[in-house]
Amino acid sequence: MGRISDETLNAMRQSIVDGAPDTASDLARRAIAAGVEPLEAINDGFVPGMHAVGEQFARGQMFLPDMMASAEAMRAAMAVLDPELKKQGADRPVAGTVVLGTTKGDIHEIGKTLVGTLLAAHGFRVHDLGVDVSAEQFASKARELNADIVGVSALLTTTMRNQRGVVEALVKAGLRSQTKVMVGGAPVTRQWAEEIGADGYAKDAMTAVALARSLMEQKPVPEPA
Ligand code: B1M
Repeated sequence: MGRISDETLNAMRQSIVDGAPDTASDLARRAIAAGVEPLEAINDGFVPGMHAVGEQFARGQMFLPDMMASAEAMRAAMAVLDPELKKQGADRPVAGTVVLGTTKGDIHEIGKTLVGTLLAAHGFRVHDLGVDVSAEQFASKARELNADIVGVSALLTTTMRNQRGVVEALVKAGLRSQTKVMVGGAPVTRQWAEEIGADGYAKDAMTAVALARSLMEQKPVPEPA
């Protein structure tokens, strides 16, 4: 696997800050051609760009249209890197079924999608419900697919409380004993996960894979028919 130079990492970061999709996808393509591990390009190159954008937005140095342009650039990079990550899980046995989504009222999708891609790359069957997903939609899809895990992402302090609603909807649907719940997203903490009765919290996508594996180990082995 090739190493990425600091210069390229900086260019990746800057392409996101500048909201430049063509540059971002070009840099992603060149990284893949050079044999770079896609996750390294994402985590060390493009994601720091998103963090810089978030900080500038919070300081009032960037505005909503800038943040949207940056998200577009991130999407362009991910359109190149996502299939490369998915290839890595193509012939693995199914590790478990995950229903994934971003909670009601929240349209942030980049982190949630990355979590889904990495879970799929590590053998999980992932059903991504997208963004702005109600608690009832999570529960109904979990029932339909007999899901092992429901994963709920939230990026806003105002929408993370809807993660609690998903736990409650699973209880109401009689699914809680058979379905593990994992939560994540920038404002979410381990303490919050415990408070709402979720089974685990992951700070990033690789940790989410480790958490999903450990949740599968905690699941009771089904009785033989
Ligand atoms: Co928004 N936004 N945004 N935004 N946005 C944040 C979250 C914010 C922190 C920016 C800031 O002020 N510094 C702030 C939230 C403040 C708060 O709640 N306290 C904010 C705000 C205020 C808003 C709006 C309200 C702005 C407005 O309209 N005035 C609005 C809300 C819209 C809505 O959802 N209803 C809004 C809109 C948008 C855009 C549409 C422009 C765009 C999203 C585009 C898209 O996703 N299609 C956007 C963006 C891009 C951001 C920032 C800059 C970047 C988010 C991102 O993609 N990060 C963000 C600032 C920030 O987070 N630093 C910000 C990269 C991604 C890889 O990381 O999503 O954290 P992240 O995911 C990580 C981990 O968190 C974890 O793993 C991922 C990968 O490592 N993880 C999980 C995530 N989900 C997980 C689930 C798991 C496990 C781990 O298990 C299930």
